[in-house]
Amino acid sequence: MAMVEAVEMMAGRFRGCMVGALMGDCLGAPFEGEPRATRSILQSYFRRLSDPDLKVPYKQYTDDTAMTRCVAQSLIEKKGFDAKDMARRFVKEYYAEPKRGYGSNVTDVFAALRATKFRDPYSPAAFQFNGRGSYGNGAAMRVAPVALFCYATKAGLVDTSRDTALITHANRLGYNGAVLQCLAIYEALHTPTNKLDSVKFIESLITKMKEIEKPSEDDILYEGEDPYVYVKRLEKVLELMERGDSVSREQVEDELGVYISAHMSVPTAIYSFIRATSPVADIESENEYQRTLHFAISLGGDTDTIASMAGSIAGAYYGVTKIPGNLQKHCEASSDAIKQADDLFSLSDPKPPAS
Ligand code: F2R
Ligand code: MG
Ligand code: MG
Repeated sequence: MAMVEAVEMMAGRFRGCMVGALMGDCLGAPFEGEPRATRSILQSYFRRLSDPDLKVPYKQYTDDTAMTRCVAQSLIEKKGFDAKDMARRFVKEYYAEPKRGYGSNVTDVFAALRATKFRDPYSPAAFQFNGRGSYGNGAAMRVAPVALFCYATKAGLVDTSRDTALITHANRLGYNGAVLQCLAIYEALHTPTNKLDSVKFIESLITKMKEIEKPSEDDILYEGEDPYVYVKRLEKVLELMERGDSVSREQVEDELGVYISAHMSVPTAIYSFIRATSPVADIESENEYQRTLHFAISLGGDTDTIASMAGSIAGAYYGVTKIPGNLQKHCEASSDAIKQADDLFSLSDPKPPAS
């Protein structure tokens, strides 16, 4: 492939990742916490939104995107990770628009950050849940720009994703969930289209998570706490993959989870991406990106967040050209997602080497 073509394709993957995340959030949000939507409700939801003549108000984004936008803008303007700047953006954004459906405890972190004037941007999160920290999926749901930033600048992905997470999520499960989601996007960006080997994709994540979850000297585990939670969940993903399209939504919920906690949603998002690479019996769409969102939402539970995380991985793999424009146009602020993707991409040096 010619250099220029390769650069354009990668720019399209950056856009795919940011737009993909936004759309999962906007399209998944109406179902968050509701009883699992039936097959016919979701089929008609996607059919109706795909109608090129449909004119309806935008599907609004929620906290997932509000925080993703802050992460992206901070990395872009600071050209690197700056904890205080990122914390300030989270807090400013929350107090400007508090009704975006934030997690019920993370708002205490915002209040403490504001009250302490960002003196130590990690301290309020460390005090959450009696010092255990939050294991909610709020750090994982906003991590997509970190994967793009690290791809572009070659910054350390594990440290950067962990540090962005620690501003709000000090529990190992909370920040390691963000690291895993970031690694999955990064791996998707690196995988040539149509060359995905799903088993190798998951095995590679398992290898990396074994290293990441290995307890360090400073990790004092609680009695009975299993340090390798994500490794085990990824092994479960492999098991479910072996069982192919026969795995029901109830089994996914039982074995991986569809909840607000990071360890019960990040592996589910990764599984949704993999599962939708092949046709799913009761989903009519032939478009793999759309199928990813449809499948993720059909699982129920934390639909905006699981669809957003699955959508960002799928968008990074398929690129923006595979994302249906008729669905995209119903999502709030999709032009901002494209602009941030382009700004992150421009931090890389896409020029062909001098000959
Ligand atoms: N908050 C929601 N959805 C519920 C209501 C939305 C509704 N549709 C609306 O319109 O208002 N969704 C968003 O929250 C999730 C991300 O949450 P985050 O940022 O992780 O927040 P938090 O508060 O830190 O954690 C969430 C809950 O997890 C439980 N939890 C976390 N750590 C815990 C610990 N150590 N011990 C016990 N419980 C812990 C708590 O219940 C937290 O409140 C996304 O789904 C986003 O979309
Ligand atoms: Mg949300
Ligand atoms: Mg959610």
